[in-house]
Amino acid sequence: MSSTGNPDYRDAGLEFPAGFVFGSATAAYQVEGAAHEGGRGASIWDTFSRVPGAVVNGDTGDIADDHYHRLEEDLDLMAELGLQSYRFSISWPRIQPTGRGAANAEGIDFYSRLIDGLISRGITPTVTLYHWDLPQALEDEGGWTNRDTATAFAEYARIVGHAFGDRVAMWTTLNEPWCAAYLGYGSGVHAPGRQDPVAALRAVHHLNLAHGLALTALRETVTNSPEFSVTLNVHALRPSGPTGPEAVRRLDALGNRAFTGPMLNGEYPADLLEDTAAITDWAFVLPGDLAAIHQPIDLLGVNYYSTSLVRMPEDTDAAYDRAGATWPGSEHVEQVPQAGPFTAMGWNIEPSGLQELLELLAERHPGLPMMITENGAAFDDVPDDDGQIHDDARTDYLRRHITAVHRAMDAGVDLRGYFVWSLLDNFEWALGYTKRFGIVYVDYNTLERTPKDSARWFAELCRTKRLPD
Ligand code: IFM
Repeated sequence: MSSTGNPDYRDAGLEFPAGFVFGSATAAYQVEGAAHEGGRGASIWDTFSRVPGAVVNGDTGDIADDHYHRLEEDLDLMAELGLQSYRFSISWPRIQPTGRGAANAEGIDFYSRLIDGLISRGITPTVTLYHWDLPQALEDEGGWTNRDTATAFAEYARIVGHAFGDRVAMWTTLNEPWCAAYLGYGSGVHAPGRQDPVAALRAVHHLNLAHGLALTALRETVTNSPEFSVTLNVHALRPSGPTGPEAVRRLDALGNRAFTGPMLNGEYPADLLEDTAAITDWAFVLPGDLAAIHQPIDLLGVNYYSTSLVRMPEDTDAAYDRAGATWPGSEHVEQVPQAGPFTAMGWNIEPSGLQELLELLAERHPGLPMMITENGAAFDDVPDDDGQIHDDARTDYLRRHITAVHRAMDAGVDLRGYFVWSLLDNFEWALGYTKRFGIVYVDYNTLERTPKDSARWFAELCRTKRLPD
């Protein structure tokens, strides 16, 4: 398979198969609000967002989009847009306030109403168990550096499997464990804000273990016939110059194969273990762990936003300060500036990277269907004089990336769906409310929702399964 064809990626009229799912995604902490209601316990993001300087403007998810109280309105909005599926995450501390023990009935009731509300509107529920809001009580015991967190996660999976396992169409164990491990425990730019390279690698392993144990718990509890998946932000890495391939290999090992290796092949890649040997011997991988992690999945969820261009530095013997490292053991790999255009995140807009990535994954994991579980763009949207949001740049971004998806399918990639990130403008983690990813604009003073032009464009795509003109 190869990435050939019109590099412009601005097609129109492309037809998608009838069974291809178009939907939109959110995550609990980013949209729900009601942080201190309904019996919800504190999560690491409640704590981290209160650390001075951790989040832009001191923003928190206390109110967010107030989705918790505006559930019916938001469900109606999804129906108006014609979404075929809604991908949301369950807040673990809303189900188990301290991460252990009996289920909180109010939390179960909230998600039950959400799931029923989707089904009654003809929208299938795609549920993520973990999108970064670890119960603070578990972090106090070491969080993802502690293997007990993985077993606690399996118990949580069992509770939600019992509660919702008659109605959920697709379960996703983790969202982007790379971020949870490396940004949470390595660079510290995400909750819980730790800066310890070994902690980051321990977190990688315990997240992988949590994935496997949760899949087993779900399979033992659900009563319908759902699909099981995990969502990874697989890094689309490109080499720069002669040292580029080595830099790609290193970041691919840490960022991609550290997860796909144990999850899909039942082993950690040998080169990952070698690259990190100076900082850990991976003794936290216990006998039986790899078999527990290596559970069958029906679909791989792929989140894609942009590419990275990388190379090795001239002086590879230099000593590096590992505190605050996003890439433990490969801190020295250089990220080379890339050509624009860029989104408001400063991320390059490169749809060909999505096609390349999908083709690479299809080669690496033949027979495993994939879904784009997130793709989208932040822009500095401002309502026009008419009160509408004419976000042509976002529509253009979506068109190009959905064109890339179609081209990957033409090249033989088995892709089952596409979820735009995000349904609503929301809390963009350490960047607070400064970045708007939604296809629906949220006025943070009134919490009023206004579909942007891109939402109308996407609604037409959902309705016709044809890329609009
Ligand atoms: O907002 C996030 C989301 O929570 C996870 N994937 C990337 C998005 C944009 O940064």
